Amino acid sequence: MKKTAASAALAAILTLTLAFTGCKAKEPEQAAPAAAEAPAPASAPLAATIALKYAPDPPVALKDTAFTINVTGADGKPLPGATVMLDLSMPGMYHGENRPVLAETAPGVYEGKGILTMGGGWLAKVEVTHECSTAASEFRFDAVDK
Ligand SMILES: [Cu+2]
Repeated sequence: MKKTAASAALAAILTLTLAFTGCKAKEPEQAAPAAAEAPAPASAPLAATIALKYAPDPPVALKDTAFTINVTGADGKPLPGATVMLDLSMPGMYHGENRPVLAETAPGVYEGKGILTMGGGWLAKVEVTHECSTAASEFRFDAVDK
C-alpha cells in the first residue's frame, strides 16, 4: 500500500512537470530537418501585432519613461493573458540588462516604467508569448538629454 501511495505521488509530480513543459514537448514534432535554414524559433510563431508607445515622447534620459505595449491577435482583437517581455538596449553600447516589469492593465495592454540611462538611439525588443507561441518586434527610438 505504501508503494502505491508513492507511485501516485510520483504520477502527480510527472503530470505537473508535463504541464510546465507543455510548450517544449511539442517541439520535436515541428522540428525542421533542413540544417541550412534560418535558426528555428524557440516556439511556434504567434500571429500578433505589437505596438509600442512611450511617454513622454521623446523619452528623457535618466527619468521615468512609461512604456505601453498593445498586443492584437490575428482576429484584430486585443490579446489578453500574454507574457510580454520588453528589452531595452543601445545598439553598439552595453548598458546592462534593462527589462522593465510589465503588467497587463487592460485586455491586451501591457504597461511598465523604465529608465533610459543615456540620451541617444535605443532599441526596444518586445517578445510576446501566448499559449506556447511567440511573436517579437523591434522598435527604434531616441531618448533626449534633459
Ligand atoms: Cu549609451
